[in-house]
Amino acid sequence: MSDKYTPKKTDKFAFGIWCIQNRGRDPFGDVTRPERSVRECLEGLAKRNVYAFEFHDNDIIPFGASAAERDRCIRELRKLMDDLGIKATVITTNLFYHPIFKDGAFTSTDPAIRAFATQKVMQCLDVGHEVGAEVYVFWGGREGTEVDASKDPITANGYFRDAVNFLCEYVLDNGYNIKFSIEPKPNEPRGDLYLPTVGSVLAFIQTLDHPEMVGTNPEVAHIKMAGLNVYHEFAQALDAGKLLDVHLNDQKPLRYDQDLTFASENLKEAFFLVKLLVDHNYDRTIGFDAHPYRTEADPWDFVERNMRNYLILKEKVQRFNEDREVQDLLREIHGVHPEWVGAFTKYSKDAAQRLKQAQFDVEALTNRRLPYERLDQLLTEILLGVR
Ligand code: GCO
Ligand code: MN
Repeated sequence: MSDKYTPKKTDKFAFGIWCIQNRGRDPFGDVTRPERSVRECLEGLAKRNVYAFEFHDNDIIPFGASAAERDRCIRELRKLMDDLGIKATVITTNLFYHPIFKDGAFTSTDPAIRAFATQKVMQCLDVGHEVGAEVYVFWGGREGTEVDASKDPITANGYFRDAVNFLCEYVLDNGYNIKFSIEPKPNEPRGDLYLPTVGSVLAFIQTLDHPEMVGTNPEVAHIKMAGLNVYHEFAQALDAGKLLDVHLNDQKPLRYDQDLTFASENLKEAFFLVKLLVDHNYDRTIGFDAHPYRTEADPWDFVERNMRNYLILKEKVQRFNEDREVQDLLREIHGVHPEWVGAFTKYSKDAAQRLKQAQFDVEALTNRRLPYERLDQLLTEILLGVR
């Protein structure tokens, strides 16, 4: 079935290949789905007009592979990408699965493990360059603690900073066209992870030698695990000019990482996230990082509904933005006292003097009508399909 919510390449959707390969294993139970080859995954994505995929080094190249084996994997991958017309826009390194990383990669207390992790990332950056990836993601799944007596967080941040600085120089030295993106998460698999929120990542970036080479890719589920506002967190990254990729999915708040289908849990939150990306002309890939339910036999209904939900919500955003009554209400809310617009955005002695002498009708300002019940109801009716 094809309709107006059928994805097109120009929608620029992307999936982590690990999402398609996910076999339903969890800490309490074994796999529920058969293994799927890279070819089968990419064919299924390409057939559904998915623009790109994201991958970890070890999704494609086995851990510890010889140079010849690595070259063969990359050759085959590039051929597959050409044949299918699918891009690899985002690449990342698996620094969490192998037990060598049990106490962290860049924040391990062992300098040899930190060096090993940095070497693994350099090798992955070479692969990223070969497949044309533009963004390299750091997701520090093991970068954290259960026992805070084991590590000073400032020292650990310093280790991470040294690694990112070194790797930025590596990219510059080799002339790669790759930017770094740090993905925040509050916990899991560690009891507490470093760089838990967008705000902490943005602050960390400013301490780096090349802040202009580093941004962030927030993930819906990670934000909701911390009980924060998804719309506001993504907006903070966008406002800072640092939104390099998005990891869309969904999550019941304040629980383990559930990686549910985008917009399957909270439609209104998902609506505002799409609204943010549309209103502010976000034009990079729309990445999904979620898993099919463990009860699912194959990933394809899952793949289709993530994209479909996004496109339906995009239409709802357009409807909201064009709704006469909504726009009248927004004008009423924002259109008051035009004489004050910009009156103190730029400092001068005169402006300060004028502001000091200004008289305000505090009672009138306090008593202004704010028709938010009506505004929110209009959105509810748009979302429920009755408007
Ligand atoms: C998670 C993360 C990961 C990362 C991915 C990239 O499960 O918490 O979202 O899926 O995004 O592994 O490194
Ligand atoms: Mn993610």
